Amino acid sequence: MASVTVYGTPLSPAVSRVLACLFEKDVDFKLAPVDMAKGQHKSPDFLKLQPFGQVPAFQDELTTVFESRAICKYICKKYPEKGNQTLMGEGDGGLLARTSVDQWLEAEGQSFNPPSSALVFQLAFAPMFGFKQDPAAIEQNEAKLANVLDVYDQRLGESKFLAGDDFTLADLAHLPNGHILVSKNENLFMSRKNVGRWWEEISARPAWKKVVEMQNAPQG
Ligand SMILES: N[C@@H](CCC(=O)N[C@@H](CS)C(=O)NCC(=O)O)C(=O)O
Repeated sequence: MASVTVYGTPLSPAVSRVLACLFEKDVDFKLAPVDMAKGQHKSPDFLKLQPFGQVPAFQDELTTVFESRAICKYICKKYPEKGNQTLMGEGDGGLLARTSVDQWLEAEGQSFNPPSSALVFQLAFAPMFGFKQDPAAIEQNEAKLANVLDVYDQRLGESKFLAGDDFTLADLAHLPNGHILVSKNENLFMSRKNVGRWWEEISARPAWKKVVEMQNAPQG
């Protein structure tokens, strides 16, 4: 029986980041739905797992972890022998390879995530949940994201993936927001030669395809 439980819905970008990592690592898990419409993520029991009242929450036997990127690192460190073993740059690269993964994972969290999350809200979730879109916020965040993607395009002209020759957590972390953004405005990614090549490759990974299947299945 799986000792790992992920709390949340695969439709949440942060939850799908963790699911992608679990599939890459071939670690069995159970998904425990959290009814956010009913405010279950703010209930006292849930707050014991995730004190900010957000999904995902994550449990592995007696260990609980929150923050999707920290959960991904935990999974890689806890299950080093399973599935993809180079997600944290372990491979043969040593300190420099691991630092490169950390550096680009930080770039995702600090530079890519703020404008891309704002755009995901504006372009996908606002219409889905009946909120009015804000054209000024869309324009501003598209411009901010364009600057980030210009840097990525240069980097990806020098190396196959963000941190080097291997697909790592640094690439994986981009999949959730990237998937939604490409479905709404393909041009942002695909108009950039190296970003487009990178996106085609990382979004075709079997682990990510399994997450997309979960997203497309009827949600219970
Ligand atoms: N930095 C957190 C972000 C988590 C997050 O923003 N979760 C959203 C769903 S994608 C959520 O629970 N929103 C509800 C809320 O903030 O009340 C992570 O990466 O785990």
